[in-house]
Amino acid sequence: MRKPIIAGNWKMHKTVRESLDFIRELREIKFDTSKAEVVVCPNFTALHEAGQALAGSGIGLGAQNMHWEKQGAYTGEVSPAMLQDAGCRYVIIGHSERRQYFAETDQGVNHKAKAALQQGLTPILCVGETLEEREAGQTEAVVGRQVKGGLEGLESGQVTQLVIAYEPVWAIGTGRTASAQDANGVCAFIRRTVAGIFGQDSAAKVRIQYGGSVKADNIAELMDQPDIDGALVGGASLDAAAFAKIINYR
Ligand code: G2H
Repeated sequence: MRKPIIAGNWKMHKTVRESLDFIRELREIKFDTSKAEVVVCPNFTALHEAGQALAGSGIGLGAQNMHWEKQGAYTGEVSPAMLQDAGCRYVIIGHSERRQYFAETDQGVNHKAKAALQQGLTPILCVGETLEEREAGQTEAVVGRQVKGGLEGLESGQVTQLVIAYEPVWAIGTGRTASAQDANGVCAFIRRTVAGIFGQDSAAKVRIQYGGSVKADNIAELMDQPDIDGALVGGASLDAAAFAKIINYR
């Protein structure tokens, strides 16, 4: 059985104070972390204090990006060990906004996946096609390339430690969600791709989230799909009450 994982990606939102207010509010709401792993991903400046505020809550802390090198002359970058030191157990890598605006490549994402796993962090590896690619019938070609590229050189024991997030770019922050069936179809394709490289056992264990305009009124239908094991939530994760409704979708 794969334990569902629901993660909030706050993107470039919230000061330290706002992050702490959110966590205080979320902690006052009842939800069952035995049913789903819950993670919040604040920005870098809020990570350390957010980690302290989450202590004992059962809610995990994740970062939104990192560099793969351990240390060095990489101005503006943050290492896997620094994230762990700040209290992180998760890190989002290869988000489409990073691929689109910061020229991240599958090769870079692959370096990050390996470095995160080596540091004991759970990578949430994002993949997804653009609207143009979807309309050109390229969804499987693009997503397959991103999955293979991102996972290249990992061992089957490692691949089960990471989470893959399928986020069709055309559904991100647009209010357009992929239909639950379409989203499941691509998640099933991702699982078959993982099976082709690492074998059925690993593919059956790896968790695959859906992301892209997830909110309280579409989460249940998405979570009911057999190949969707959770959600990566952006806009709707910025408000503690709204995020709690998504966690408590049933
Ligand atoms: C997709 C998602 C979070 P939103 O980027 O990763 O954001 O839910 O706002 O579409």
